[in-house]
Amino acid sequence: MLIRRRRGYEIPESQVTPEHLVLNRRALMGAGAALLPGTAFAQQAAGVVPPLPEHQRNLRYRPEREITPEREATTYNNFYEFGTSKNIVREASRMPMRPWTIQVDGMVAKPATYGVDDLIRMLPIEERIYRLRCVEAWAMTVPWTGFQLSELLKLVEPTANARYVSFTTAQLPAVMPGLRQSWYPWPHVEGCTIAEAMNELTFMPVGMYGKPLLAQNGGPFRVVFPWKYGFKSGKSVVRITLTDRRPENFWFKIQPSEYGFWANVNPEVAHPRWSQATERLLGSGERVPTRLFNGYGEFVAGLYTNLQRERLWA
Ligand SMILES: Nc1nc2c(c(=O)[nH]1)N[C@H]1C(S)=C(S)[C@@H](COP(=O)(O)O)O[C@H]1N2
Ligand SMILES: [Mo]
Repeated sequence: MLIRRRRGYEIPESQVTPEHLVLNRRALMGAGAALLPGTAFAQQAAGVVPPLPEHQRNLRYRPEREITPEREATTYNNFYEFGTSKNIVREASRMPMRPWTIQVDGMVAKPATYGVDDLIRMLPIEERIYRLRCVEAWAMTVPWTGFQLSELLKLVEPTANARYVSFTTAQLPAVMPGLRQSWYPWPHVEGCTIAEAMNELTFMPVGMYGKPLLAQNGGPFRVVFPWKYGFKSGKSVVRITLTDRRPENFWFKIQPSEYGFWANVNPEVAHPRWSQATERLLGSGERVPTRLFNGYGEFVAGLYTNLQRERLWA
């Protein structure tokens, strides 16, 4: 198999050392992923998944802590479509990443279906380092490459009655063993309000650590809400729908008393089964205090001033 060395400009040099790259590839190959034709990893190596175009880091979003080692962020995952363990790399790497289309529909003037590579060409992509806080109390700090959701929504022109946005994950039974667990409400759907969708923080990653987004992290295309618990950040999105009805999200359907619609990070509001006061950083294992809105209050607190009666925190 051909292992293509990436050119320097494809990787923000300060973040990714050749050692990381080698280690990560070895980990994946050890999992047997590279040997399966048509898989995410093989498709990337064969150039079916093109490298990311040149882009810059946006320094407006400061990480305020160390970037998580790439290897940790790409091997410790929650992606129930591939299984309930944290180690789903082998299963996820069977997912074909191209062709990949995203349907944008519902209450929009110009519904459209886009190929992921067309979106990458059409929209301004940049790198942003965001903190991500899982409701289970682990956390990571990741350089994502992508575009702001608001830029995509501009293309389709939401109508005045659109109040919510939902994100639907691909359902590929041939490669997703988790779908056979029929007690889960597949497909995975997540949602937010239109104001949250238009917020500058709401980001649609197509890459991570300067490279195309790997399947286990929700490649080729996902959403990230850095101020909400990680379960809101739906992976491998194939459909974005604008609607006037609040979407019933996946985890809400499974356990409404534990996982609500808003799910904003708040260290003072405990999960029914554990405290949310601190979090464990992937990589170092260090425990650090959790911050209100995961530290993004200056960008998002204003979204919630008239919603005090809602269950905003869990
Ligand atoms: N489709 C789908 N999206 C998902 C999940 C999932 O199981 N399926 N898990 C969520 C949870 S609980 C978290 S914490 C993040 C984890 O993202 P990561 O694996 O890239 O760290 O993805 C979220 N998105
Ligand atoms: Mo999570």
